[in-house]
Amino acid sequence: MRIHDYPGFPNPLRVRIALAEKGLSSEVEFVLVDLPAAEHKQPPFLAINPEGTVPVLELDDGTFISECTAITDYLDNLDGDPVLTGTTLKERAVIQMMQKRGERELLYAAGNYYHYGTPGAGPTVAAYKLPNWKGRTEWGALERDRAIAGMRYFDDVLSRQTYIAGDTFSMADITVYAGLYFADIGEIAIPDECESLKAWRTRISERPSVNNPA
Ligand code: GTS
Repeated sequence: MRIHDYPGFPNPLRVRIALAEKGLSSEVEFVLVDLPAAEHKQPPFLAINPEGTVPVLELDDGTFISECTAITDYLDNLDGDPVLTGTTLKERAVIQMMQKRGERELLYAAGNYYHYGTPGAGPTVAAYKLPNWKGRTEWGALERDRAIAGMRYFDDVLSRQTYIAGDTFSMADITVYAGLYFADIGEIAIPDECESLKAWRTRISERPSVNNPA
């Protein structure tokens, strides 16, 4: 298996944490995609992922799989514990639901703020982010506010349960963790009163997979 990505960025981190959780880090070869140089927006990369985003998993038979959720689901079902995407029908559904909320209300919101409300990954990448759109800064700021609202939502969830999707660590925790990681990059602070979210983050940070992702 090969993973096309750029280390240190939030979405690649999601898959790297999943690989470490599953004990699969050594079974993967990483292919660097030069994100700051916008390699992900050039035809050779668009041929493997038309969305022009990383990470992408390449299987040995030449199949390319993009989307962190699809990649994590694939890795999760290869073998072994822990199970990141749930076992029962109900667990699977709740994890999917919560991880989607994590993506939409926090990870993507923080990412949109980073790309549209700040200089983002630099001018080469910004050239692919509607550079002439007059509303981009205002929209970026709205997305920052949405990320903060997402933090408050997850703080409330975590005041009632140990993990994002219930009693067990899952793909939903990885997504929300990556959302906070993206918020850090964009300098969006967690509101002071979000004690449960901050305590959860401290606990998650202590996991070996998060400490030492693939
Ligand atoms: N839905 C995709 C997934 O789940 O894999 C999103 C992937 C994504 O947005 N990746 C970012 C990317 O390639 C990397 S990160 O910076 O968000 O971690 N961004 C490039 C760009 O030009 O936006």
